[in-house]
Amino acid sequence: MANDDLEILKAGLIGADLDGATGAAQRLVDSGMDPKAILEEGMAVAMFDLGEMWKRGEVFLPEVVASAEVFKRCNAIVEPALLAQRTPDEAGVLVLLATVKGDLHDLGKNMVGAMLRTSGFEVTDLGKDVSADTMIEKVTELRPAIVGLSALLTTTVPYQETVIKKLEAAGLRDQVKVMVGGAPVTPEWAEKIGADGYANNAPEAVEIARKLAGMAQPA
Ligand code: B1M
Repeated sequence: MANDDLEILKAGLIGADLDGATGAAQRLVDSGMDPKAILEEGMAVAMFDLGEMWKRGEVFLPEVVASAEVFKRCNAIVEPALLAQRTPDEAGVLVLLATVKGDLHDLGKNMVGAMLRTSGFEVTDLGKDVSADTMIEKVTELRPAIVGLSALLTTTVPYQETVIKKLEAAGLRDQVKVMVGGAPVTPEWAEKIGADGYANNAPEAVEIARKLAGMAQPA
């Protein structure tokens, strides 16, 4: 049954069927399925498939915009279940999260933020299209342990390096760890720009953030 609903959720996201997708999301949450799995195995996969269909010219921008809206509505159903699993905030480690300048993709970054919160991190999310200057200002003000930079476009990925260079120029680089991610980002790129960590998906982002913060991995 849960498998059927996962398929209905994916199809609903791809087809921007609000009632179909939100109904399936709600049933999956009510069934007790791990919200992380609903997000990663259902919702993220559907958006990846949609992207492939877009590339092949089988769907167009307005349809993708509509699917992104449905994604947000489903997320509003799944995220409270995720946050209900929140572990105590033992360390109070602050992560400053943003999608870099020029980039409006925030669904994945929001998932990363939610999973970090669930895992005991404090998260300040600066949103999307965030400039390096804003990052510097906020790092100076909030003194986060980790800066997380998301980028989804090949044209905006280089801006992750811009932020790192600006952190260096501002004398802040050795005070924060930088984690990068987003579909076109690779471990090689992360290494090349001197990032401290790279994650391929939201659960991995939690794992890497825990390592960067010197926190123990959960058993
Ligand atoms: Co855009 N888009 N888009 N888009 N979009 C992509 C990225 C694209 C790959 C589609 C395609 O062609 N197949 C393509 C980029 C091609 C390229 O650069 N090589 C593309 C394009 C071209 C564009 C526009 C330029 C289209 C246009 O206007 N002509 C435009 C750009 C706007 C801009 O940013 N300036 C555009 C616009 C949009 C929408 C607004 C319609 C919408 C975004 C809505 C929103 O985010 N609020 C959208 C969408 C939805 C997509 C696809 C279909 C799905 C992205 C998504 O949300 N995935 C995408 C196709 C794809 O990625 N294959 C596509 C679901 C999400 C859960 O996954 O974001 O990958 P993701 O996040 C994952 C991991 O990457 C990782 O964890 C997350 C959870 O597992 N992760 C991190 C993400 N950030 C992390 C940070 C970390 C660690 C891990 O540490 C800090």
